[in-house]
Amino acid sequence: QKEKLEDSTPKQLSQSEDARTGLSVEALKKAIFNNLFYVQGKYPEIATRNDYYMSLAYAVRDRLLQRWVASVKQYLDGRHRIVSYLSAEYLLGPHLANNLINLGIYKEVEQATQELGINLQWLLDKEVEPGLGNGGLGRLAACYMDSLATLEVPAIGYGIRYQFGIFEQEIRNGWQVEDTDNWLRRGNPWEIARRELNYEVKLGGYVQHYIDRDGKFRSNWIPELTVKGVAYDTPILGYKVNTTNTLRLWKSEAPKSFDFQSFNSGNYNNAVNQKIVCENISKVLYPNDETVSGKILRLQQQYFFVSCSLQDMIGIHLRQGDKIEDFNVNFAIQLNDTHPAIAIAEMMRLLVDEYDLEWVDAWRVTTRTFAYTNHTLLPEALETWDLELFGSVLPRHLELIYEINRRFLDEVTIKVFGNNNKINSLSIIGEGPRKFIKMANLACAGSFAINGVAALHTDLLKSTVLKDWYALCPEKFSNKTNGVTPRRWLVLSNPKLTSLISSKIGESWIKHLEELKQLEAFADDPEFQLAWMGVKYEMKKILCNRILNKTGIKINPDSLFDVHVKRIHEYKRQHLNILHVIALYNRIKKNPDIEIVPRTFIYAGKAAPGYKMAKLIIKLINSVGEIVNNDPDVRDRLKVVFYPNYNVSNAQVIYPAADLSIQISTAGKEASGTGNMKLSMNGALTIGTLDGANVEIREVVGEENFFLFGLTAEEVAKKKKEGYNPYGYYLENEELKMAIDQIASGYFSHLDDTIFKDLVDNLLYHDPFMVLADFTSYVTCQEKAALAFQDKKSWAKMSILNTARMGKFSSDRSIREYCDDIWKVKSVSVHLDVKD
Ligand code: F58
Repeated sequence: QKEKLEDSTPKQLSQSEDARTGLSVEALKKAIFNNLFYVQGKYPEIATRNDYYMSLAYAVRDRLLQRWVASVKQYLDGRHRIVSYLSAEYLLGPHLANNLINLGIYKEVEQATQELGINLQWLLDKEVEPGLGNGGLGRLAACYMDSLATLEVPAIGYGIRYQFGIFEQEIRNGWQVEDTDNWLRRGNPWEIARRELNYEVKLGGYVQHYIDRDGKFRSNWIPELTVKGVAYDTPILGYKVNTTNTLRLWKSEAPKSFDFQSFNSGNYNNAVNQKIVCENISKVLYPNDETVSGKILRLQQQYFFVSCSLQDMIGIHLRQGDKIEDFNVNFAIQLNDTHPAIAIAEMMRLLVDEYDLEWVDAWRVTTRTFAYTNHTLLPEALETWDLELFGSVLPRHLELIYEINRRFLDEVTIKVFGNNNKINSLSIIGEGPRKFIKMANLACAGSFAINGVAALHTDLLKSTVLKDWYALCPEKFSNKTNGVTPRRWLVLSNPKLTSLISSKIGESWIKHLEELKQLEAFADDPEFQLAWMGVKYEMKKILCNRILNKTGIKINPDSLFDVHVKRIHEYKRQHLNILHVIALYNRIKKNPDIEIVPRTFIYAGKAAPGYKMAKLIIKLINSVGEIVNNDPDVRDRLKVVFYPNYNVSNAQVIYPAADLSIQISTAGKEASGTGNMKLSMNGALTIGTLDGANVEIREVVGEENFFLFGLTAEEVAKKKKEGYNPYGYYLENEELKMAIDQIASGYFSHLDDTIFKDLVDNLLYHDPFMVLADFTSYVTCQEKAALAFQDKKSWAKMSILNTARMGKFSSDRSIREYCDDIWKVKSVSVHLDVKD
């Protein structure tokens, strides 16, 4: 008996190892089956789809864990410099498929599930995506995490574990209706709660000052409330490497010691209330993009995650036995916009108040640690905090910011002597009826590097919003044009195109996207063109089905798919696009037999719940759709679709099916855009203004493969200065006038002439984003695009060339630039200690 047991031990051990790490179909099957039994407590006959999803997810997570532990160990043992990305948002999208691709086991898992009698796609569709971001900025953070791991760069992403992410959008009677995003309701197999990793964060209260025994001036912050941040870690695996970095998101809780007194004295309500206040901090993501309102809870969120993150980094640093003064040797911290910029003041507080550094030493460490990325030029998106409100949440930081500002302005005054305008513009504290704190100025003063996210955007930063900063410290400025990860946005979302590309040029383009250039050789090859457009057609058919299921609208896969997907905002000009739809519709009404290229206008995007005009634009799109889609004269030649609840999963289905990518923001307003890159990578041609990264996309794909229209940023600024009169444009263009008159008169709204009044008045008398000024140029350019679409061969060629020339827009390129120019970090290859 005993002998038998001993005999079987090593065998069992290797079996269980295999079940948790093995990548073969057999091992994967066994792992899924085991998890179904041991994790979900089910057997196949009674297992639900979610049980199978969980079983597979845990099987995949086991395989990540081995790599994750090895990565952490290697980073710490080898004492490598670490990049720390601070972002209030991460718009990750579903993990499962991405992890299968990065592990290189997609095919194996497909087979394993099939052999178990389940369909992999069915499980993939079950995953609820973590929508912990609003739009481009949050998605960029997610792409950068993928590239950091793929390039084997030691990195940690820090953020907030919102219990509710970006709201879910439904369309009812044409209007957007919001529903809470309860993404955690079925549990989250991708995170590990690290209860032992927690930090206290103070809020509110007041500061006491005193002289200590050694005669040193000291500050003691007595908070009104203390909250606890608990770490939740998610592994981020790179593509076909072992490197698995950590995304550490903080959840807020009440500390253990919390309001014991009230509780003991029977004041139960008070105790419970305080607990709720603590938990509220990480409860929900603010759903605004491009506008910020100075809400206390938002400031608390920002400070909460920044403080936890800095305490965590300092802990890591000190545990390595290094001196606090050398913090900047071990860490480079990137601020994803100003949302985490309070980190600069918090770093000073920690160094001066908690670690006893002298001010100048603390400031030296701080200003060698931080770098700041700006994502917007829109004045309404530049963060400021009412000084009084700020002081009520962060009294000690207010003092520190005054001191930072005093010392900074002392220096500046010497340089710009007498120029009060400059001093005011550089000051971190704004004066007015009420004083306010300018977070962009805090970020600029406390960082060693400042960057914009596309060439035009960086130039405009230097010449407008941050002009005085550029004059003061030009050496801090550089451009880092955004990029997107080809793993999610091509390999995962467009597997057929991926295979077609790889059949010609091999697979190494997935890590070296410039290699797509080799496709140029096939751009004229009729067979390749046919195959290329064949894939596009298949992806269009898949989207047709989705649209039919979601909206009941039947669309024609042969029509030109005109795709306008992004957050709904006036500057992105979804209304310019709908005016074009109306103009085409009216042409058909005027002459029902007119030759017209059949088109499907596909819109998707969320409006901030409080943004009236954006919500009205959604209603307008749906109202126009209702008339156009059902008018027998149109004979299905035009269709307007609003695809509800735009998120990462839906974007993955939409991009591959696009023919025409609509990038029509008012020039100078879109910092970069990243959807423009994803669409072009998937072979869509762009119709766009010279804005953000469109400029660089046009540069690389060639002007003959890009439909350009509209005013330039310079012309926009000039027109505004000279006094822009939209009404003149309205009178001048008959098609425009007719479209606007129809909207106003209730043609699209059952003769209700009140619904769109605000929108119409705004366009006619203000038009802040120059929709009317660009209308004629847009319509003319769209005619060119339609004509081009009719020539299938030349369209195929242009489409191939778009993909072939998009190498520059891989987030790998962006991250390499950040690593070399800003962070000065090197990659570290991670080895697994398996002795199989
Ligand atoms: C976006 N900003 C830019 N902000 O608009 C876009 O051009 C750029 O490509 C992208 O960043 C990445 O650089 C953006 O998405 C937000 O969503 C913020 C959320 C929090 C409030 C302020 C806006």
